[in-house]
Amino acid sequence: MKFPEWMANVQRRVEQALEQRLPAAQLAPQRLHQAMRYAALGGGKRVRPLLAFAAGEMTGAPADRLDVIACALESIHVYSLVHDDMPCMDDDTLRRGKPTVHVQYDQATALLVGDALQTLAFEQLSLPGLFDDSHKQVRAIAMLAKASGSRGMAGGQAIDLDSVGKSITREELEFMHIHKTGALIRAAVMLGALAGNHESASDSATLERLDHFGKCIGLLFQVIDDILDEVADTATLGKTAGKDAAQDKPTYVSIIGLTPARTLARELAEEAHDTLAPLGANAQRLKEITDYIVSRPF
Ligand code: GRG
Repeated sequence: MKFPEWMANVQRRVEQALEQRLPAAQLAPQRLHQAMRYAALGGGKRVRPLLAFAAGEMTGAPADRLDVIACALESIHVYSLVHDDMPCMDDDTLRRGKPTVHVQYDQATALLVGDALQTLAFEQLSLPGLFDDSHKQVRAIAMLAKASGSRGMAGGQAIDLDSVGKSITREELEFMHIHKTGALIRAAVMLGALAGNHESASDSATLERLDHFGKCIGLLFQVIDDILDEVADTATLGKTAGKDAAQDKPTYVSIIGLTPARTLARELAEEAHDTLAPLGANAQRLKEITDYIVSRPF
């Protein structure tokens, strides 16, 4: 199957799985459930689920287990976007081409949407029988918790908020991005791999390789995001363009410049490919996702 078709299939699966696993809009409290569905359904590239499916297919993970993992990852991701858009953080009015949750509903609802999506992720991942091996399941839950918490995404966001208007070094910027964006992306690869049943594909050398790949791709994703914020327009991005510069936020473009940021993206993509090379044809989807991230228009 060609990559665009594979990607569209996974995106469709994830939309359906989210549709089924999010509380119904008619269920009380209706406004909260409607807002959760507004935030999570019908938009986004679903990059983290794509990575989980690609890694999971390598290790023989059952598709229905990957559906749940994909929902958990996307729930955490959407919660972070909803909170990030609020006036106390990035204060944005547009996300995925539509008004942000606090604009469409109100701030208190947006806060609760994020809270509820975060707990929904862990509720899903702890479903009895999701994994055959309960130790593996607990490992998966801990992995997602660590990637989203103060030593992962939330910690990276704290550094991000603290860095506004300050001059920081390239190393500090990398540390921030590895946590804010990279940790969840890395966890997506590892959770997908962990969901597999093939012993050979989930040996420690392969997992270490996938972990390194996840680290490269997480940073690559952010470098590309910084470039797009500078060069793309609001209509294409579906979120306000030029926000980083307007808010005096340090980015790869502001710290090293646009052309060196493009070079860095190319180098990271090469490293991601080199890391996957020994895994052969099994890693084809991960290689294709790397190329998709580099050339994504939004
Ligand atoms: C509020 C705890 C907390 C964390 C927020 C991820 C994040 C941390 C903030 C989002 C701000 C942002 C624009 C970060 C840059 C990289 C990024 C995560 C972009 C959005 O992710 P995409 O491009 O979005 O995967 P879609 O809509 O495609 O899912």
